[in-house]
Amino acid sequence: MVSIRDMPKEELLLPGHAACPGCGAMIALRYALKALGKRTIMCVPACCTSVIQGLYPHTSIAVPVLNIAFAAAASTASGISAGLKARNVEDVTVLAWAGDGGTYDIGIQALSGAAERGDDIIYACYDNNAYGNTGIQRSGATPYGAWTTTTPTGKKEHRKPLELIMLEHNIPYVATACSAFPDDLYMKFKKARKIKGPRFILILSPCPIAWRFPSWSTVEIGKLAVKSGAWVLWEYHNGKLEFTGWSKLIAEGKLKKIPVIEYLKHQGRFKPILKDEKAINEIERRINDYWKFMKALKEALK
Ligand SMILES: Cc1ncc(C[n+]2csc(CCOP(=O)(O)OP(=O)(O)O)c2C)c(N)n1
Ligand SMILES: [Mg+2]
Repeated sequence: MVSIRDMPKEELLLPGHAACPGCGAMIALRYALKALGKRTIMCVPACCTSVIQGLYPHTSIAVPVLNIAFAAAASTASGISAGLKARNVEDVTVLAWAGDGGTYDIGIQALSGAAERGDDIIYACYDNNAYGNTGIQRSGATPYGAWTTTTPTGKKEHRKPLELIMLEHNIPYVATACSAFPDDLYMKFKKARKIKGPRFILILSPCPIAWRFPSWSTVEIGKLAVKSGAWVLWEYHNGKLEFTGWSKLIAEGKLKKIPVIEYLKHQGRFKPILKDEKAINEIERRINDYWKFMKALKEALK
């Protein structure tokens, strides 16, 4: 593990950006850019980040950024990567940085195509579980039971397991991360940077506005997501799967998962189901199924 003191001092996400207070996605971007360094080109589709970066000709992101259409994160990244290759530029990382709506939903075909072609890009999805920028509509990432403006009584479906869909593309690197653990996230981006081919990192990014919690609780909420097992930190590389951070401790039986209600009860978005025992049990069942599957997968890949 790396200490924050050992990370580069240089900030590539500059102060003065337009994120809401407590934005989990910007914690993630700050440390992702520290890991990737200045020789990075970013593709940002329509999402909160394209607003946060500021209005042209000003920007809060100190690497070149292309603002592109909602569905086009992966295809633009693929094109830039091909252009760099044609010019024999080998030391530039192409980073697609997209929200969950732009990834789980509208951007999935371009992402799947880039993965299938083996394009040399890092695709990072910061997952705030909703279409944040347009006023909190449900996405394929919104968890079961969560309020959004289009699921006023709580979402009736579970989240699409996008990270597993990407794993099935047989690409060299797939990882999950969380804004509450910048050291784990930094290491994953650092590792991904050195690998050739498509790399996919899915980052749980708590959002105070959409999840209905105070802006100072972002890190605490992210920690509760991992502690309850609702979000699992892992990484797949060289055909092997490893749990990381607190998820590794949970997998090894060194840390006991806390009941998921401890994670849900601090978020206003789960109000519709907080007193519904059946719904809470359904969420626990899904968590346990996911863990069972991931542990079996780790064994199978040994
Ligand atoms: C084709 C198309 N449909 C809809 C929109 C409107 N739109 C812009 S951003 C956005 C939501 C993005 O959600 P997500 O990808 O989760 O990113 P977040 O805003 O949460 O950061 C939508 C629906 C658009 N720009 N283009
Ligand atoms: Mg989103």
